Amino acid sequence: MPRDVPERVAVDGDRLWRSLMELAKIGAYDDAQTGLRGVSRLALTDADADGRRLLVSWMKAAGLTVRVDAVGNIYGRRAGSEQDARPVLIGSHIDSVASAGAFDGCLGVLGGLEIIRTLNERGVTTRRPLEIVAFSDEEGVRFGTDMLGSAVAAGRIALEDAYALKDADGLSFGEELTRIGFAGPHGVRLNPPPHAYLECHIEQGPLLVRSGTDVGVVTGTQGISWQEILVYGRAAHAGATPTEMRIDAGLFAAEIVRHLRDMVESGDFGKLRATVGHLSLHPGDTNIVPARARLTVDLRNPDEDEMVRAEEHLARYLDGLQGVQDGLRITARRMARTSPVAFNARLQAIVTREADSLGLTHAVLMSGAGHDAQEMAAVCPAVMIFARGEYDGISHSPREYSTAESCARAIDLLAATALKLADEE
Ligand code: HGY
Ligand code: MN
Ligand code: MN
Repeated sequence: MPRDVPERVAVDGDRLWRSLMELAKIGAYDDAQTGLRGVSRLALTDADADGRRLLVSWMKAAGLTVRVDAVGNIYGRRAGSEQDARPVLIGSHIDSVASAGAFDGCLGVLGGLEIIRTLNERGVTTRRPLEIVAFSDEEGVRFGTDMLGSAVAAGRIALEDAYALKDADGLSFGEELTRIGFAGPHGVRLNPPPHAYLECHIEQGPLLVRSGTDVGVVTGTQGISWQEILVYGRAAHAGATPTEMRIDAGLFAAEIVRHLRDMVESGDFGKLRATVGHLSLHPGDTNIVPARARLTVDLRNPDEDEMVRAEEHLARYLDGLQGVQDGLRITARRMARTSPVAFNARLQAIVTREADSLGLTHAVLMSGAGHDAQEMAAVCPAVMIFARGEYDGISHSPREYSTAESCARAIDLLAATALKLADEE
């Protein structure tokens, strides 16, 4: 490593924390159930647009060359001494779910920015360029497909298919991206691909905090399967309709929810996790037997074969359930599907070595959540670092919390890893 490039730098944890809290003000709301301030910055909403604009202003203030691509991914590049060398890309997302905290995704993007700010202060020029990215619509909760921006950048989803995705109000991704002014002029594919991709993220689970471990070295992500299930029954009067005459869509929807938990608890599908995050009845009135039910099914499995078996079992179950009563109809539509992804072993070894050098205790673990890194792994060596979450690592909730110290520790490790990789031939 050239003399003027340090092995590692200590980032300014207070400045990082201030940036996280500043961004969290955008889309902030009072969560009635928890009594806490939550964050809601769904992809391509006005709140997301405000967050994007704040990030761009910070990137420019840090001297980065900013570019926005056609799917709205925001890149900020810091030149290296070898201008044309492939960059080390550091990223995540700043869109959120509807009941988020301040850290999911934002730590990875603002942590990358903090590294840039620190290198600027230290007057350090790396060999390779460093680039930060905020990918569009990682959460997928509005337009129905997660990791969208990174999947388009990696070529798994075509840009026109992303543009055509619609939200519950029939607004398309493409229209909304244009409306908020982030349909950028740059091509979406990463050609040439980055030298490496690094992502720091809160664990969003209990392992680090329960074991008292500082950081996580992430081995990969598990498979994800999202489906929308529609149950068509028949509207009828709640009082006058004899029970045997009813085709109660709500009853069959409840049976599906129960069956999914039975599948998990049976142990027949490995380490399957199943979630019905959305369940709505139509018309939804007190005195009408539900005509229709809409539910979303989120399946997760670290083993692809077990995931396929679970999907096939569910399809057979739904087919059988439909035959239970004349007039009942059940449909299923795939929304999103990714297989388990293993992160680069060499990069994991570098993260582990740097964690040791920093005196950080570390655990090796697979991610329970999906991340942009799983898409980037298709185009370049990729690895993730987990920061410890508090309160059992709860996430996708206003309860989501990490400490300034946990965040700074993880970003110090991200910085050390990035410096190593940015100095490689
Ligand atoms: O759903 C996930 O795993 C991620 O939060 N998008
Ligand atoms: Mn995330
Ligand atoms: Mn998330």
